[in-house]
Amino acid sequence: MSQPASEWDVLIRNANLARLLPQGSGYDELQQAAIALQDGKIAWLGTEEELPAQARAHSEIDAQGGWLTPGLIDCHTHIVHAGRRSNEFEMRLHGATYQEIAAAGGGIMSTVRATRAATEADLLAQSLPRVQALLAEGVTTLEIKSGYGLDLASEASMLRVARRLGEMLPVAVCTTFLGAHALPPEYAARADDYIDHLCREMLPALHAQGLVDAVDAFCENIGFTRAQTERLFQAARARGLPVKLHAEQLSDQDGSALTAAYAGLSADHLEWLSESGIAAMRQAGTVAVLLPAAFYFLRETKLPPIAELRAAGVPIALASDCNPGTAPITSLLLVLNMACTLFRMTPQEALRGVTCHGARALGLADRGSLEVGKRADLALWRIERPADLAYMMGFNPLQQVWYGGKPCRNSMA
Ligand code: DI6
Ligand code: FE
Repeated sequence: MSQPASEWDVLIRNANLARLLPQGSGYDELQQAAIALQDGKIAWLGTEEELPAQARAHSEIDAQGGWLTPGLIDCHTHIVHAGRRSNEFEMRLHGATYQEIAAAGGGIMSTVRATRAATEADLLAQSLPRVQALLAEGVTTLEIKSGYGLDLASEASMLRVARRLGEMLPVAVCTTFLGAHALPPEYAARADDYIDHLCREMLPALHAQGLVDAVDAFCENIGFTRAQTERLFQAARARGLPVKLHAEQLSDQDGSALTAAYAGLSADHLEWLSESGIAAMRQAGTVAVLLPAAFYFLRETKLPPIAELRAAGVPIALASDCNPGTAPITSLLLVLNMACTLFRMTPQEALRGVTCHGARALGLADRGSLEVGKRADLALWRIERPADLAYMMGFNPLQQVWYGGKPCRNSMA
């Protein structure tokens, strides 16, 4: 039995729904529809014709034919950090490569220096407008990684700021411990010792403080080896924490198969992903998270194996990768467009990537689609067709957001 209509908190009428069901097809459209919200969840949805005649709600909204989607989910960001790296952007335009800049002490390490030097208040102040920009485009769930502190105090600061952002703003924040992002100078040439330190000291301490929802690493020829990554995964597993991985971005390290072997939530980047990696991910149900903004910004030419992932039925999520080195972007809508233009994904696949598949990449079964019982995180768009979201560049058609059933405008103040 559905709730008595008289008890609904919110009833949105005259809307078109793109429900994006996890096992659905197309956009799972429902046109000329209504949706009711109660106690922060979706209580009812159907066509206007199906709406019970006695339907009542505390607040009734006329969507005027706009489109409702689930609130967008950005499942991979490094949005909490200090400083910018436009100097490195210029260096690359003068011929230096990302790897060369990293080897010369720039790259991730320059952001580590800036982040360590920043106060927690400053870190929050610098990160806030970036998160607000994402929210202004309909994001209601956001993953935030550590990984620019690389010592206990600074990693804790990053993760506390991430949690604080989720308290201050209408967005659910999932935190990820990425202590294995780069080797800090204190551990130069002692990567194995650093991994020991992460496993024995940092992860237990941060987890005990309630700051860690998942564990990630940068498994790469300029990052950590597969064996080092596995030791970290074992430490995560011992604490019941899910894992995910920066895998196969610049080379094939077989990190995706390792992630799958640990029933990982997602393997991310994947430009160099192999057939066997795809098979392992399919079997484990590990989501492929693609990051077209990093591909764009680094002017990569090796495409992730989209057709093969599609054929294997591996769910594909999309995320911003918002970070100062390879993806200084705070627009998830632009990521949708990049996924279509650069990766030849369809607008429908792109939208699934930031809704139902994004939710799955974070292990969140309670959101990402418009279904009765799911969280009432909704975005209302002034568009004619769902594909408009991926089609337009630099235009924001967001009209209104409901976060946990509560209306918020999310406009940039
Ligand atoms: N892969 C990325 O794209 C970011 N981190 C990573 O492991 C880049 C981080 C940076 O350059 O600051
Ligand atoms: Fe990343």
